Amino acid sequence: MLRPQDGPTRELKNLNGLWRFRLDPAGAGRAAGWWRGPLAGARDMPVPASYNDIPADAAVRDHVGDAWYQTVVRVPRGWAGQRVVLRFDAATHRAVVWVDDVEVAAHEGGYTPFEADVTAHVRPGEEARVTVVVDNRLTWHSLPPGIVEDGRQTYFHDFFNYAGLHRSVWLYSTPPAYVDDITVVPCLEGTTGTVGYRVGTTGGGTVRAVLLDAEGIEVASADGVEGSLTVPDVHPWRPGEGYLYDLRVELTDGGDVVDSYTLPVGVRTVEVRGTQFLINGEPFSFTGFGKHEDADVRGKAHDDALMVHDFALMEWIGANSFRTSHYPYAEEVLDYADRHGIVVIDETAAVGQNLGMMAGILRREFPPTFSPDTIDDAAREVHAQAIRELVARDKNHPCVVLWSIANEPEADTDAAVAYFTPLLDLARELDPTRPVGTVNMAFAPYGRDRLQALGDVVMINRYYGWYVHTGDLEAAEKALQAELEAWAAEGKPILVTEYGADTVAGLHSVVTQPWSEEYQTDFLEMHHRVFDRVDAVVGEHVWNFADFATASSVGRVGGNKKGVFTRDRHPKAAAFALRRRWRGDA
Ligand code: GCB
Repeated sequence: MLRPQDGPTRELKNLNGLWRFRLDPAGAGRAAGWWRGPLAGARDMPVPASYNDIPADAAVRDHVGDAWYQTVVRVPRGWAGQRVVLRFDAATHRAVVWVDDVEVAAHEGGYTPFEADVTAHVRPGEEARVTVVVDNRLTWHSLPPGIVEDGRQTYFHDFFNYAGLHRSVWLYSTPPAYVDDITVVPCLEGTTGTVGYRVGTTGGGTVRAVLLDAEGIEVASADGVEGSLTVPDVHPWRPGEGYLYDLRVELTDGGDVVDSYTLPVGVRTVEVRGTQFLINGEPFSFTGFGKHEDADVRGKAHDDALMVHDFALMEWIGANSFRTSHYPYAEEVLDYADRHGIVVIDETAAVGQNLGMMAGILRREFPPTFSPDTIDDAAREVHAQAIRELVARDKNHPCVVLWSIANEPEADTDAAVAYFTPLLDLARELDPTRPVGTVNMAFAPYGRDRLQALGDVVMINRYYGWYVHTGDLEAAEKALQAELEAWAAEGKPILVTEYGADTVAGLHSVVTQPWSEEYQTDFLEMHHRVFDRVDAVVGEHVWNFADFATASSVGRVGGNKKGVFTRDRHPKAAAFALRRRWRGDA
């Protein structure tokens, strides 16, 4: 799915700003047709933002169910004769959209975009009313899953259930015949690069593809909807250096360019060979974090200022990569990573599919995770669709080197194998060029886990010295070493996708004491000693980049405090230790 863009044949209008907003706790709006006129009793709400923390009101923060947004947009007069599209970069977790009185879109899933061709429902030069109902309920059939009981939401993942219009809303134009999709597959043979491409179009015409280097100089071109462009002396995209070409795709009709779309392209390869993870044929070691889209006031809203600052902090600390834990991030983030050579593990919103673990944490009984009463075949189809949408959106980003299709699902049962086998197959069918896997948690350690064998790499989250052997780094070191050595026997690269300790900024201790800044530093250094002793470990992603909001619980003091930075992005002591290890120059 192509990101909308301004260009010689396309125009883009951003609909961000203050929208009218109203909660619908009784769920009355759909039956009453609230989209049919101005939203009664509404207040102002910024878009993009999670709505939860904007008003100082528990009813909004803890709302469960529908929330309505409305704005009025004037369609540019100059768009007469053009195709007009309304696009939401994200609506969490599901939404229905009306333009004036007409329903134009419905979408499930809070972290991937959707759009509607609204040409027939708007008139250039005139206003249109856009109404959206966003439902934040998590059920057995949503990603992530959850249950609503007596109007209260329970969920099985460790971040706050922020909701709303988290990313930009756009109105854009294309010509009636247009470039609908582009897929590129880059390849490297010595100093020669190739870019295989496939273009989807509507409305006929012929396609021309032109590849331009970063200076705008044409380096290759081809005709046809499918082909391959060869670049001698190619400048590859590589970690730390996000060199990009531009692929300009033109749809022509009788010699006239009717549509034109420009896609940034990085020429790089990804391969798993034995225990190595190769980028451009060279062994790559991941340093960095599991992150969250999370900040005060805004919640999960995309914010360019915060994004650029987070990337600056990652550069400062020497992180070369991160995982989009635990959902697809805004496309702006991937574009930025492309341009700066930051490597990304791209994850779906499948987190919390592990009721055995939750039974312990929430101290209650649950039915089996994968069953006709819980996560069933219909839920798996929702998951499959989430994978399709993720790959469709992110397939062309050179920064994305690995798909993670679930975080810490149940992994030691026949039901889990039956659930995940077709999903891994699907990911490989949709994208044969990137490795894929699931992320393992400690309840299915080496020997019990049955999902890592199905993936291309081993991804494990471990908390030795925190959730087990709490405060005892000596015991933790032995246990960690033993388990990593066992995993190494699998003969695959091991990425430790989480390891971390909750740490209260400003809490100090002369003795090894959990929650103190000194403990976080010692804890991470212990892990690094072990990682350095196990060759197959080629990835260390600390949990987490920054402190983040969670649901309230006895184990969370104002959220999860495993950040190396505080929620407002101040470094804890461990940040300096990581910088010494990862940059080696501090
Ligand atoms: C995990 C989860 C992550 C949690 C983390 C923790 O294993 O993947 O979402 O936040 O542990 O801090 O407990």
